[in-house]
Amino acid sequence: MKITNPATGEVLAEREMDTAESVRARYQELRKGANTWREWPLRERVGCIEKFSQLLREGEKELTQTLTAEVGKPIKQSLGELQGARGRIEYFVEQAERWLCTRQVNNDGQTEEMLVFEPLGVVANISAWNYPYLVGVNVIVPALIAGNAILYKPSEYATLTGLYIQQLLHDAGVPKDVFVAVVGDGRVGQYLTDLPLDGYFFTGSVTTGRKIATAVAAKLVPVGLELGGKDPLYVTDDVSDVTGAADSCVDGCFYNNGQSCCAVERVYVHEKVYKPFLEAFVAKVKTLKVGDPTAETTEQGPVTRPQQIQFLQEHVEDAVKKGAQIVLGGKPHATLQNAFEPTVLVSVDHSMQVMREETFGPVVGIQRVRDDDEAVELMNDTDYGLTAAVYCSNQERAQNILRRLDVGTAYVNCCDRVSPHLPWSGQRDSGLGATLSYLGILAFVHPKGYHLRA
Ligand code: TXE
Repeated sequence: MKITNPATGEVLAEREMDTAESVRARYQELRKGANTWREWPLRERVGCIEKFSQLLREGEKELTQTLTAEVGKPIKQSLGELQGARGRIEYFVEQAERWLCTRQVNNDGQTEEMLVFEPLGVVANISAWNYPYLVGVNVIVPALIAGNAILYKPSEYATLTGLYIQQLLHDAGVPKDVFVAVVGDGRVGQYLTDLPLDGYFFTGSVTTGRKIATAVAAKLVPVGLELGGKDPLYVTDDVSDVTGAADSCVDGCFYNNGQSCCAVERVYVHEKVYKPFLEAFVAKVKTLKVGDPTAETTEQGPVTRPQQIQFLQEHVEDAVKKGAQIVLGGKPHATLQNAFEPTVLVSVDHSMQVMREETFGPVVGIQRVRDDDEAVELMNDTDYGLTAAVYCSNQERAQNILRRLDVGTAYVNCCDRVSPHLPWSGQRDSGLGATLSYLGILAFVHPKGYHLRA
């Protein structure tokens, strides 16, 4: 398998793809490893994860360079991702004992009732390329701390980073038969779904998420799916700072080239503030520095998957055919390979793909609305339900709007934000289950109740 730099087309490395046989052999090793790992004291498992975090910090330079080389992420954002991952690890390290400890929940004098959490066993983590460290950590860290062994398949677009994660975990003391990375594309992912694993945790597209959930349904094991989004942002007429809202919204739309599950992909603006908002938004987008992702000042580089360029072009063409106007961008970048110009569309409506289907790139549609009711109706008019944001100086009004939206995460005066303290979950096609927070620790254990009499 060739690993290619999307910014230059250079082949960075070649790796042998795993086969059904090699994956099965690794699985058998993991079965043995899992039996030992679950017996390790929790503090020792946590100790390995602390060491892993330290190694991530020590290797920061090389790791960020590799990430940028293989996914095209601007180098500053690669560093931000690594630091964000370490922040999440810190949360899990601090909280593990609190949530996983054995507790007495009742004692009536005759029977002592104890609640114990046991690991699931050997679980699969089939991962994505857009934030390999962040989405990796969401699963790998709590699953290992809880005593599971992991068969990890990084995305074929982030293989080198996936192999680094494996190496650093081993260097940090996680046994080689407790964490194993396999290399390859969707076919290798399918080998994982063929195995009798004890849980499947996936980040990626809705189409593949559905395939995985269907393939493993009869196993009756836990399945966690972190899928995509079509996240809306609504600017009300009592927004306190139109320019500030526009700047924040631009960041939400274009950070990581719009390749975030929670990227803002559609914006609704109250007609009373539409004009100043659009002016401020466009002015900000014009300042985005598009170019070589290895340069410190670059804010937008190539998209990760070259085939995405045609997909973005199709979204724009479909919108224009149906009456949209291009205010900025609208086509592949003239000189930068695999890059798409930051694109702003207006006169958009919900007959257009760009307002209802995941675009996953630097393209946004901005629509004028009359009032909150129209905004809510449009924000809910999609198959997704990951996040939604409202910019408004009146908290009560903002929260009343958010209450009416079918999403896992709701924001007031901010967007595109993830906190380890809160669950990350999606409604509708955006997913199943939750990562992060205490729910994202308990996702990797079976509760077991003991009724103990003398
Ligand atoms: O995703 P896939 P891709 C969305 C986004 C993007 C699109 C395609 O819209 O443009 O998905 O990206 C493995 N059985 N998101 O092609 O196909 C695959 O090898 C088992 C949103 O990367 O979902 C990879 O490791 N595994 C998302 C992983 O699944 C299979 C982040 C994801 O691949 C498989 C990424 C199969 N049949 C993409 N087929 C988000 N939530 O942010 C593929 N895989």
